[in-house]
Amino acid sequence: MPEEINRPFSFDVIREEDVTLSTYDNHIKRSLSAMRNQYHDEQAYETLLREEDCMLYEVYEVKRPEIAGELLQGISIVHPGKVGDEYFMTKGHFHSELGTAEVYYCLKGEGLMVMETPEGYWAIETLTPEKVLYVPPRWAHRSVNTSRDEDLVTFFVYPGNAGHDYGSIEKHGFRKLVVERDDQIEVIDNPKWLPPEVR
Ligand code: S6P
Ligand code: ZN
Repeated sequence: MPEEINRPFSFDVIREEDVTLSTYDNHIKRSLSAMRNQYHDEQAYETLLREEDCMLYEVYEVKRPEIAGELLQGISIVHPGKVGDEYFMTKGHFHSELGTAEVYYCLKGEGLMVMETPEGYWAIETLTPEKVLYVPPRWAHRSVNTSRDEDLVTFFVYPGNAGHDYGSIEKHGFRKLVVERDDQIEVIDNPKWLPPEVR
């Protein structure tokens, strides 16, 4: 078989106390300092950051060529915790190639996927073990861990040519935030969200 042939391969999801993959190419770690201006309680953010630049989430990526036709896969692990009353979450992004979708399969934990289109339509879906979530083309997505003490672990698959646009969300935020109020999970309006007409 010629060397340039793409060979099929498989790997295992290792479900020990920490979920990992048997094979991966990249281990990304994102800590609090990467999330400036994303949490609504700025004072709580600064106070926590002064104490410790704690780890919010990790991603194990299985690399493939970043071209149409390929699929990129991996697992995302959002740790439990809050900044003020707002749960730990991923940065969230649109795909740069806006017309590309993504599938998430929840392996462990409890959380929400917060989603939004460039027009400001929003949607939230629950993530619990064995749930499969389809994020259609054009929807920005952010995973939020709403559990008290457990990691939220999801397996994801998306097109190789998708790319990531973090800048749009950094600039205008997500319309909805997920907070804990009186021991309940609540979805509230983001006071800092910029609607499409003022961007
Ligand atoms: C990539 C996919 C996930 C996220 C991961 C971290 O398209 O949606 O792998 O990268 O959940 O989130 P973020 O927003 O920091 O990339
Ligand atoms: Zn994505």
